[in-house]
Amino acid sequence: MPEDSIEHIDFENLNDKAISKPLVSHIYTADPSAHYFNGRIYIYPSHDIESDIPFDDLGSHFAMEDYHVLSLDNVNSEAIDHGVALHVNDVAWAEKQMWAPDAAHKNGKYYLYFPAKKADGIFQIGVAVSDNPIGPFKPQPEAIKGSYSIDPAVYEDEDGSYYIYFGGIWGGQLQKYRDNVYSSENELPKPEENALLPIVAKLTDDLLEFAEEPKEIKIVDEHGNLILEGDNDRRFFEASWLHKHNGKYYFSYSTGDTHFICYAIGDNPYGPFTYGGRILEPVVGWTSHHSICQVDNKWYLFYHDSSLSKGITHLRSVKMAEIEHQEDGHIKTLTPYSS
Ligand code: FUB
Repeated sequence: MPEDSIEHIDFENLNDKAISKPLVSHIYTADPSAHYFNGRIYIYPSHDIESDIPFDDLGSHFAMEDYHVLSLDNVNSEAIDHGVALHVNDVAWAEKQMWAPDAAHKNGKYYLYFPAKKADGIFQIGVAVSDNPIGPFKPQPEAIKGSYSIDPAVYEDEDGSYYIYFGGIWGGQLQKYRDNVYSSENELPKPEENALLPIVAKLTDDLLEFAEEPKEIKIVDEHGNLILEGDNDRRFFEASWLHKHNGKYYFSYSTGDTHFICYAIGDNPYGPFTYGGRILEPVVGWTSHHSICQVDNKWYLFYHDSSLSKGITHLRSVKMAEIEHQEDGHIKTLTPYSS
């Protein structure tokens, strides 16, 4: 929700009107990536902390240092915080800003994927491994070769292949890359040009590296045309997620500065994906970031807002709400607060 609307919000009663209360309130958590592993719901969020770093458009005030894993018995139960699962001090290649993570499970091992900034100020994505879904996770000594930008999301397809989606503009640095190559000269396209696109790569069998050159995934409109950079209500900004429903692949993402969670539908993990609509209208706070997870035949959106911190952009709380795929395949749009 835009910053200038914040002064009109009644924070004291906001969570009474919200479709979900914060799942935990003893720490700030954001960017929830939820998975149903072995009959239990696990949430891999960012762990937001107070920071004296001033607000800027690069998100420097998002100064997170570690990850905690949350879990729930079922959709109605209390979320448990399992404590620190990975700290930046234990990651040899990373210096700061442990942003939105995700996790995957294969053959009894759990993999935590996370972006962080290196000492040179460039984001890469790392992976850390554990025998337990709650960690502690042991990081690989180096970031994933060829990785860049932020917001990894790993999707396990029904044939046992795993794909990693990533990318985010502005502070997420995606605008500095073309064809997987960084140049400080690169900037965002002009409004009338095609928007920057999220990136996908298949993972190797051990889930530790890219098995192929990362590729862009196309997000197109109803006429099959790529969404333009100036189409701020629909173009990709950050927060990739993939889920599959009724044989269709749903790629969902945040539009960043217009604060929507949107989705686009495709026939395979590489797309193209055709824009389908909004899943979530703006929440309180600048960022919006989500995941979608099936639990016992129902689908849930995990998301965050800044209700608990009374609107502080970088102090967010994870929430969840049921979503509905309609007969025609579209997802019903959620409004996060009643008026
Ligand atoms: O939490 C830091 C950043 O804010 C995430 O990486 C973005 O998706 C946004 O939620």
